[in-house]
Formats: sequence, structure tokens, C-alpha cells
Amino acid sequence: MHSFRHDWALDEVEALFGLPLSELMHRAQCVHRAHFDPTRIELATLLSVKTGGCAEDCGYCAQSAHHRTGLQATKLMAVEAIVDEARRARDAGATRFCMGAAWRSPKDRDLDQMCAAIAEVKQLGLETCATLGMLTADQAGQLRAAGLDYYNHNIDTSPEHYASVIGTRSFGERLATLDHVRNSGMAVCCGGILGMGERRSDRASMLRVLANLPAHPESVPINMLIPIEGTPLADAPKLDPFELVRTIATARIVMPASVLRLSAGRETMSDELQALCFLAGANSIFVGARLLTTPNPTRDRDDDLLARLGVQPAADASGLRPA
Ligand code: SAM
Ligand code: DTB
Ligand code: SF4
Repeated sequence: MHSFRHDWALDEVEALFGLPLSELMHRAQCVHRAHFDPTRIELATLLSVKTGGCAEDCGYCAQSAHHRTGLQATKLMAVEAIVDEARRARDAGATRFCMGAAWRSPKDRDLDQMCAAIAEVKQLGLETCATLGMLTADQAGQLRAAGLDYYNHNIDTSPEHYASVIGTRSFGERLATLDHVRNSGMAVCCGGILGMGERRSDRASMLRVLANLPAHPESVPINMLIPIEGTPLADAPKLDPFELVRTIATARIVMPASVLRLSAGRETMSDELQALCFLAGANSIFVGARLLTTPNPTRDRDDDLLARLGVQPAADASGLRPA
């Protein structure tokens, strides 16, 4: 067992952010190599099993019923349809299959259906992940018993910036769900979004909350805001791409053994920016033409990029560790 720090002060995290980029990258790479094979990357696939019509008002989200985004809402997919998609993802080389639903929290009947789908996806030999909104301790236990490996629930931003993005669910409620997930024995996938008009101190504060959790999340998705027409954040000022690189490098230093996923926003990133993110310590991506409601790079583009960088997909999360 590693004894990682869980007592970061905000000014310490801010000091990392403020290092000359060469220094920050060097430190991040040293930490990365101590815990991971830097030539390996995890490939995950995402499926929206229930899209749109969500009761929450998250200011970035295409799926909130509070915003007019023109998105067509759907019902929860049938188990067999979910499993078919998972099989396709597995055959295309994905090792983790993440199922997302636009719910504030799952209803009993929906949770039963998700548990049935999770059990079958697991049977295919895939690592399973789901993101279904807030959970009670009991619901987390049911998902765990069905074979769910990871639960994704993001803090999204700093506690200080949070209320200017989301009004219908508090930061504390997010932490309570994370607690239930952790206590159930599932692995935690938790990160946030950059480019929502936050300051650098907010990015540092968000990473500090994640690093100071009782245990570091096993997976940390770092999303770049995908601006969605009709949402309050449609016209958010563009973030300097180097801030994304600094955020990943700082996350790598404060959460040395967590898998960092360069999640939303890759579609509009250059190959060079993505490469810098991998050099800073990102070691997971979503592959496949769609995220939940928005486009992702095509598989051909990703395969080409990874080949040019000499990066190999890992067979599973343990395949990311140094030989
Ligand atoms: N409804 C569930 C929930 O919010 O807990 C699960 C799905 S939700 C879409 C999963 C995560 O995707 C959000 O927490 C957010 O971090 C990210 N996300 C959603 N819309 C995004 C956007 N437009 N740009 C970047 N990230 C986004
Ligand atoms: C996460 O942090 N990013 C993924 C996953 N968890 C579920 C979702 C990204 C969504 C991007 C916007 C969309 O496609 O609607
Ligand atoms: Fe609903 Fe999740 Fe979108 Fe928030 S991020 S509106 S909870 S689907």
C-alpha cells in the first residue's frame, strides 16, 4: 500500500500550478513513471443508456430539461440493446464500458434494469462503470452486487465555483454519493470540467478536494467543457489549453496512482495538445465516435495518434502499471 498525502493545502496545489511548465512537467513525469508504464493508455467506451430530460440544471449539460438544447429525450434502453453495444465496444478493443443515464438519481425499477445489464456486460469480460446520478448507500450496494466495478460521479468544479454552475444538487450531496460508492466496495471515478469560467484557484481547489478524499479516486476524468448551444455556459470564455496541461500535471502529482482520463473535449483538441496531456500524465481516453450526446474523435484518428506517439492500449487497468 502507498501512503499518499490527503492533507494538501490550497496554496501548495496552487504553487504546483504556478511552476514553470518545464518544471511542472518534469515533476509530473517522474511521479507518472513511478506508478505507470508511460507507453500504455487505457481505452474506455461510453454509452448513453438514457438520454435527456434530466431534472438537474447543470449549466454545461445538453441533457438538462432546464435548458433548450433541442436534444431528443429517450427512455432507458433495453438490456439486450445495451449488451449488444458493449459487445461491439469489446470487439473494438475497449476494456472498460461506461453506461450513463440522465437521472438525478435512479428509480427502483430502473436500477433493477441497470443491474441486469451490468451483470451481462461483466460476463463479456469488460470492466463495468456506470454514472446514474446520486445514489443511496443501499443503491450503491445493489450495483456492487450486480458486478459494477466503477461508479462515476464528478464533483465538476471547486466548492467555491459550484453554485454558479449547478443549483439543484449541492456539493455536499455529491460527496455523500461518493462516500456511499466508496463504502460499497466499488472503485470511484470522480473528476470535473475545465473551462466553465472558473479561475486557476478553482482548478486547484477542485484537485485539492479530490486528493484530500479519504482515498484517491481510482479514476479521475478531466473534461474540457464542450460548449452546448442553449445552455448557460454556451459562450463561456475559452480556456488557455496550457491550463488543461497544467491541471493534468498537477493532478498527476497530487494523485500519483490514479488513472487520469482525458475525457470530453478531445474532438476539438489538436494532436499536439493531446500529446502534451499524455506527457503530463493522462493515461486513459474514451474511444468511439460519440461521448453521451456529442462527437468524439473517430477510432481511425485515435489509432493514428496513438501509433504516432508509440503508445499501446493496455489490456486492463493493471496493464497500465510498470512492468
Ligand atoms: N446524470 C449523471 C450525473 O451527472 O451524475 C451522469 C451523466 S453526466 C452527463 C456525467 C458527467 O459528464 C458530468 O458530471 C460532467 O462532468 C460531464 N459533462 C456533461 N456535459 C459536459 C459538457 N458539455 N462538457 C464537458 N463535460 C460534460
Ligand atoms: C465524464 O466525466 N465524462 C463523460 C463521462 N464522465 C460520463 C461524459 C462526457 C460528456 C460530454 C458531453 C456529452 O456528450 O453530452
Ligand atoms: Fe442531468 Fe447529469 Fe446532465 Fe446534470 S450532468 S443535467 S445530472 S445528465
